[in-house]
Amino acid sequence: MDTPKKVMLSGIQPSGDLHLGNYLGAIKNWVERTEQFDNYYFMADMHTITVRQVPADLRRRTLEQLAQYIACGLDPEKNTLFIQSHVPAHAQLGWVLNCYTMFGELSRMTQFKDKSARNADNINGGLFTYPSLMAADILLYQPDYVPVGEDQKQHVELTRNVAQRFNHVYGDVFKIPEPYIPKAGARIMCLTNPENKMSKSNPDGCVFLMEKPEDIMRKFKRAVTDCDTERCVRYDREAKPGVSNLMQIYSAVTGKSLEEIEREFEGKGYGAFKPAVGEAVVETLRPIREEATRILSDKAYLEQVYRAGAEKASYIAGKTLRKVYKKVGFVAP
Ligand code: ATP
Ligand code: LTN
Repeated sequence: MDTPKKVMLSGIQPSGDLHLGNYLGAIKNWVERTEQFDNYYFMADMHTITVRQVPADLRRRTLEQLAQYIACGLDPEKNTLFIQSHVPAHAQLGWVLNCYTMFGELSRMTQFKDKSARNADNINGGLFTYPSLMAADILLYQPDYVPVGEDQKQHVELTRNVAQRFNHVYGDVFKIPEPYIPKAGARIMCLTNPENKMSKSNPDGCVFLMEKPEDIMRKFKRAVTDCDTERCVRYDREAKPGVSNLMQIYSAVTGKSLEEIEREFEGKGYGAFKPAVGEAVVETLRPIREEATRILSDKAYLEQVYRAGAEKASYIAGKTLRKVYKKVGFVAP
């Protein structure tokens, strides 16, 4: 008899346009593992309202994100693709897990500290308790792995702690998931300030999946390189953060190792290297952009994908939720 496939699950907030960091740190890894796992990927729209959103933009970006997931290679026949708010079990389990997540744990989350510094006029309860909702997103599907970039590792670890705490009281309800972090691309840095991660909040240093080739080339040509004297293409994250980041990007999109890249550009300066990285990124993103544009124009198809996704996700999530409700002592409806 076939052993069931292991389960993978992840989500991205549709709070901005998808960028190269999201692609290399997360989505590319999802696509590469499609055949190997049973996969659940969603648009984390409920998480986005922890920061104020323009409703029409959120709606548009959620559908764009779905079209881009598919264009990146996530086949809806082989991956369950859905919108978080379409599966009420997320909010329902989120509440229960809120009651098993400690104030002190939540206070240590770096994303909370960063976002509350950036949104000082709106430090709401949701922003603080968001990791409990993320724990619910994950634990509902009993996944083995959660493929995310380095910055989300802390939240997956919190999820493990909450699951273990719950299991300790009620028996084996939740599978304890592992974070799954890629070797190349786990932390793509900002092109204009390589001390910070590439993020949509700094658009000049960020390459978006749907960006025009000429704009991408311009961003790479202007990318900050290091003011060391040797000016050669060599990997050294401490001394040469700018060049090392470009090497990481080049490695992730071409599959070449860092040593191969050093050899390829031996004797050539940054002037040859930066446009080469730009070209490689443009060629990687070109088919994604074209396909996403095509898919986005077919609203009926998108609707069919997210409805089927929500149905499958609700079925799986419902099973876990019913078990949890019973364990904590709620009367069956
Ligand atoms: P923000 O711009 O608000 O910081 P974001 O661009 O990081 O948000 P998220 O929704 O937080 O986007 O991240 C979605 C996924 O992409 C997560 O798995 C995250 O780890 C990954 N990711 C985000 N930025 C990067 C990056 N610079 N390098 C690698 N992975 C990243
Ligand atoms: N918190 C993540 C997005 C996210 C997620 C999840 C990732 C929400 N729920 C569940 C993996 C699994 C972020 O801000 N990038």
